[in-house]
Amino acid sequence: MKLKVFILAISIAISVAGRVHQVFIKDVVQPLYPFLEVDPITARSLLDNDFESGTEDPWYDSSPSTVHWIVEDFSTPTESYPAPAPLSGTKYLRAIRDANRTPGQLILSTIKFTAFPGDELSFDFWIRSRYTGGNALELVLSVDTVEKSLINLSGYSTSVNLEWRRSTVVILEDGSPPTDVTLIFYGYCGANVDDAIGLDNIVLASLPCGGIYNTASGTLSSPNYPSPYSFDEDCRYEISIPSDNRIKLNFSYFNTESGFDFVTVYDGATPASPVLLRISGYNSNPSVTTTGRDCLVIHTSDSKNSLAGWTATYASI
Ligand SMILES: *[C@@H]1O[C@H](CO)[C@@H](O)[C@H](O)[C@H]1NC(C)=O
Ligand SMILES: *[C@@H]1O[C@H](CO)[C@@H](O)[C@H](O)[C@H]1NC(C)=O
Ligand SMILES: [Ca+2]
Ligand SMILES: [Ca+2]
Repeated sequence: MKLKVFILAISIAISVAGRVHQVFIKDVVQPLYPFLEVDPITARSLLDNDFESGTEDPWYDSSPSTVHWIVEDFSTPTESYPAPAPLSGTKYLRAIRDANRTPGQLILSTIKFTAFPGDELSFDFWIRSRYTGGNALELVLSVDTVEKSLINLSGYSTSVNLEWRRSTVVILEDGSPPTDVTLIFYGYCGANVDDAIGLDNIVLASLPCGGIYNTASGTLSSPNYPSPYSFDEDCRYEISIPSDNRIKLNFSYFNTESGFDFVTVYDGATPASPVLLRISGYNSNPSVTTTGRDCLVIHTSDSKNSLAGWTATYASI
């Protein structure tokens, strides 16, 4: 903050002398969206947007020309060519042009967020144009400013595309390490009255978690371990050993957000079974033994703050 005030003071001083100040003012003072300050792991949990609240956050428009994204309500179109009825709700993002319908490029970006392996992004889109291929829409993944195209939807830009469609793309391959990334929709909207682009129902989904364990011994871990588990998880690990023995479950590492992210171990196959252990926070090698051959482990996390999680081995005894 002090630095910003200092730079502002310098820029004002420079402004007396010439035009250089405009660069300073633009870079330092203008884009104070509070969500730009969010750390990447928290940003991840904010990414979904159905635009029903009327705001684009944490996606933001940095389109360089007169074409921009606006949250439009189906009942009050901002452009004279109406959008098709959305797949759900009434609001969506739409490309709008100036009064002359000047064509131009569109850019819609996320803030930087941590992508986990297997993450998928789903969204509804509508793109049409008077002439085939007249408009463009592409989703790009940016890692340290290196961009990779995830999907190119420009092929749907035809005069007969009068419907919203849903698209799902993998943004980080299963097995990759968690990575801080930015997602960018690049678009181009032409000058015809019926040229249009819309986006809605953006959802980031993680890989399914938990699993079924039928061997006499094995290892289970929280999602992404030893990288942080994700938010809003509800993972079931169902252990059922082949012989009529008991199961010893031993956590060799355990650290979750204390009071918010829990592991519950049940003495049986369902959550109706007695609870053997329910823990959160840092725990040094917790260990339990069941009375029978079945054990259910449930891992839950809330909507913010995640830690390395846990790993455990089990054995038939
Ligand atoms: C996207 O696809 C269209 C044709 O469907 C093609 O003309 C265009 O060059 C593609 N854009 C990129 C960036 O690959
Ligand atoms: C559990 O695992 C830890 C670390 O691998 C080990 O040191 C400890 O002896 C084990 N405890 C039991 C009760 O098996
Ligand atoms: Ca919507
Ligand atoms: Ca948490």
